[in-house]
Amino acid sequence: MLTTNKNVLKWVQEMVDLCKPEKVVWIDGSEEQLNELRKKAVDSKELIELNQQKLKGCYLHRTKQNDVARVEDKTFICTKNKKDAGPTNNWCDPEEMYEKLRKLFDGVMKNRTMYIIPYSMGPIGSHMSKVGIEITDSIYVVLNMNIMTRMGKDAFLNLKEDSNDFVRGLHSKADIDPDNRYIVHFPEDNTIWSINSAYGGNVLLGKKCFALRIASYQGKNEGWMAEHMLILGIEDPQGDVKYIAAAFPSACGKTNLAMLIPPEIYKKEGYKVWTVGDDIAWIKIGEDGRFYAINPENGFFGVAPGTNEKSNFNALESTKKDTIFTNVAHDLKDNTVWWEGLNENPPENAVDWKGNPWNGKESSEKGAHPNSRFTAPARNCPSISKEFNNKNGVPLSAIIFGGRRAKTTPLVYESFSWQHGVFIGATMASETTAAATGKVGVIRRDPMAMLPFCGYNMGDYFKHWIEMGEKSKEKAPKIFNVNWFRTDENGKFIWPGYGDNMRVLMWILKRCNGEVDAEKTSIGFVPKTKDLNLNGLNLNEETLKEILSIDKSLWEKEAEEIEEFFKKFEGTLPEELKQELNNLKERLKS
Ligand code: GTP
Ligand code: SPV
Ligand code: MN
Repeated sequence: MLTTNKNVLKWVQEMVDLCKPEKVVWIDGSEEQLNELRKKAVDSKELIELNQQKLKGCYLHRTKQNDVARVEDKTFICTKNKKDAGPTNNWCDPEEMYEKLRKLFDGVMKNRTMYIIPYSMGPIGSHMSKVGIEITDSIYVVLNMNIMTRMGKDAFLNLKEDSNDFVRGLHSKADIDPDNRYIVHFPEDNTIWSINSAYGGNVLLGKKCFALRIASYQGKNEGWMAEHMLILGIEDPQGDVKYIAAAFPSACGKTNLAMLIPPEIYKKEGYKVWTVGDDIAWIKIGEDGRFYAINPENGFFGVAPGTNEKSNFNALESTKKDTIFTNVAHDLKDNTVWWEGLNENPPENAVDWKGNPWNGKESSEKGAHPNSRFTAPARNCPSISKEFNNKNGVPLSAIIFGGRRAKTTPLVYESFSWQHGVFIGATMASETTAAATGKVGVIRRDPMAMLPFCGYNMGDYFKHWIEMGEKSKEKAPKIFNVNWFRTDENGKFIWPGYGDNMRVLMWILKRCNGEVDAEKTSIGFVPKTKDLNLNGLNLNEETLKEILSIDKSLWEKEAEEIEEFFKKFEGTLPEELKQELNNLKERLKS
């Protein structure tokens, strides 16, 4: 036992009585204890120890084939009133759900060890941090939580004596039975129950379940925000750093943007990019009215495929030690890992993510699952910001929304106001990806990239956004929208993306500083082509014009679809957003 907090001890005892484990182990976070667990996981084949010369402290894990991504249809928000979960969440009455799940959890840890993981989301000692406890029967979860959070006895330093302000997470892999898989949130009880999965966002309960679903609900009640956003800093040659947060849906480029390497033209002038976070931001308004953001996580759970020295050098570097790889290919030649897009040289003597022998030179099957991931400590990242552990967070100059849109949305545009920016976020759409089970490549509305992660009624969430802007007394960040994914007639991405996205960020910062004017269009301010620096790029002004263009007929259709989408939120949709839709329609007419 690592605490004397009565609320913690009482709850743990209840969970022990329910799950009936053979043994209970409190995770103190010591290397000694972690090493014992690593050894145990290797012995039981839960983990494969990789080449310790090339990949020190690294392991490979394969999940079951039916358990490779978040399961949105099995994810529930259970509030007393259905209305409080809203039209975008699966809902069930809490009592009913507890009863159903209690049956599944009853005795589920017989002959198993129960691990009790205290962790802090956010730096220890920060007024922006929160404590969670995850109970699990999976060593894989313990070892991942060790990378993704500040885990162990120090987490309790953030929990005031006998405070009840901690999130109660209960997880069991049970039989990894997809038919009885549930990821359930009880926001009114600070509680998360997850069963029959052993994959990422379903089971690392500090991440999407707490830091977004529960935290968004807490944030609404306590006056702050929990968002699906990366945070990065751009340092100019004088050493001044400006911070930007960006919300893109899953597998739409947050990790890549957060770690971008500036193109030569900026590098040689002395610009630098610093990574604060790659997935989640908790945002509070400071005394000066500005938005301050922390990254509540301590590591990266990043998409492996497509990550290579050129596309994301910093991410790749981050994975070279103390990293857990999930569902990538295993290169038997030198006991290392491989995934599609790492290089052009797939291994011949390998095992694919399913555990079958695999010859990458001959097989038409993929070696790594499209949603295969690395769990890497933030401290490994060469571009990690020196403000990473700043207890007060970093001040935001701009907020960016974005997604995958082959057509319609231009490379970048700026909102007319905070309220209009909230409208842009609330109506953004993106093609679905492999990060969740279901069809890939289907366009869906994903407000603020939070559709799968908002822990309460999304209409109320929009209202909260509008109010946060009002509270900041005109100091709120400017809001922009980007789209790296416009395609040509052959379906090829037109914009080079990755590091070159810095060119767009530089325009955004110039707009924040009032240094350039812009083209006023019906959807927002669009750059004048001369203000986007194309130096060193194989892209002419004509093509740039093309990806900055706005097709009125597509936008008229867009406005109609938005109107249809808004109908979902009858009763909670803020008037301000209806007004913004009308404004858009009016502007499109003129
Ligand atoms: P989650 O961890 O699921 O939240 O994903 P993410 O938003 O962090 O996405 P990530 O940065 O891992 O990128 C996902 C995929 O998009 C990868 O295959 C990247 O190679 C690709 N990608 C990222 N940035 C760009 C870009 O600027 N252009 C293009 N064309 N692809 C990109
Ligand atoms: C996402 O899907 O947005 C992720 C991965 O960041 S997971 O942790 O599985 O949610
Ligand atoms: Mn994510």
